[in-house]
Amino acid sequence: MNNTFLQACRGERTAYTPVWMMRQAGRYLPEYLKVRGTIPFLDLCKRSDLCVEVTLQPLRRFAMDAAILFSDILIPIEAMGAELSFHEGQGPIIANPCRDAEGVGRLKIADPEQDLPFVQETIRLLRRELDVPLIGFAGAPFTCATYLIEGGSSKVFYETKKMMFSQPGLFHRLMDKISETTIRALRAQAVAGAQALQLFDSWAGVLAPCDFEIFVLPYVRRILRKLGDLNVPLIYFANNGATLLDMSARTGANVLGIDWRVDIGDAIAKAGPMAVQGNLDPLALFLPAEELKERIGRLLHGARDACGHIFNLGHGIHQLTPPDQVRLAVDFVHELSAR
Ligand code: 1CP
Repeated sequence: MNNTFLQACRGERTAYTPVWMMRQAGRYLPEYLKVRGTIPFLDLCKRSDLCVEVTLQPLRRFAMDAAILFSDILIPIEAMGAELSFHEGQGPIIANPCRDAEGVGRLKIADPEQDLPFVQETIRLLRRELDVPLIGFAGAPFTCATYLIEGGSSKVFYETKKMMFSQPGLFHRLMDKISETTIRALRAQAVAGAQALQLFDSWAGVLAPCDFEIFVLPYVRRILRKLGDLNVPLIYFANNGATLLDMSARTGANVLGIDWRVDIGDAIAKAGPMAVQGNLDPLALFLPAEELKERIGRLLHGARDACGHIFNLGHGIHQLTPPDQVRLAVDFVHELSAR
């Protein structure tokens, strides 16, 4: 069993810097596209046998030090009552966006055993196959709230901020319900065998720090506090979170995920005695080999004083990334960091 990833999460000394990549299972892999050619995305997420296959695909090709459960942050949101669909090339659509008291009142707190049994089943099956740790995950409540309120992806988050500023009580009630669902979903993942848990706050970076502090931070803290007894590393990743780093480091997470817009040394100085995960620009995987190696070398050097470093991209891998470049990057990380 390769435990390098878990050791780094705990701030222990490792033989080399462990690496995995956000969205490492997905559309840049021809074998993933082959599976997807046979089944719509949402159906795929509910088929444990296929989720196992797709989770394992990047591990067959690359020497990743962790696997991440194949699922989506919107799966628990559907279980709360969102009428979710995915349209090719368009991203998610929620047909009944949640914008008033009635909509928030109608949402139910999901029960993972009843509503998401396929997630736990995927985890149990994966644990029999894997010789690296398995990461479970959920969307952080603000990111989930944006999809519920907007009814899909957004650029300006008009409806979300309108609710936040004109009906703050309602917004808090919505965050409260999503957080309760998230606590239950992540607890069930850990009980089923997930060995670390990551909260993805993909859209937190659109908020002013003062609003993050009031409308987001308390919920992230509550979720992580309620999972503390599970004894698995907790990772919080706020994308575009440069201005939120101080608060992100105070969420109670064990590992701070950092995006590529931040200098890793600056992030480590703010993180203090906690592990960091990141933060190569996903598009830097398009660099020629020698320059890629040089950039990875600089990143590893910048992270030399971290209390645990897990090499990752600063956000999800781009769908047009050549798989051979991923292999180069993973192997460079291992080669350059070997102690
Ligand atoms: O067409 C397809 O095959 C679907 C593409 C796809 C995939 C492969 C989606 C649709 N989701 C996923 C899997 C997924 N999503 C994983 C597991 C794979 C892995 O990491 O190896 C994870 C962790 C996620 C998480 C996720 N989904 C996030 C958070 C991370 C991030 O990238 O910011 C978000 C925001 C989503 C929502 C989502 N899922 C899919 C799309 C197209 C979107 C919308 C993104 C947007 O609003 O722009």
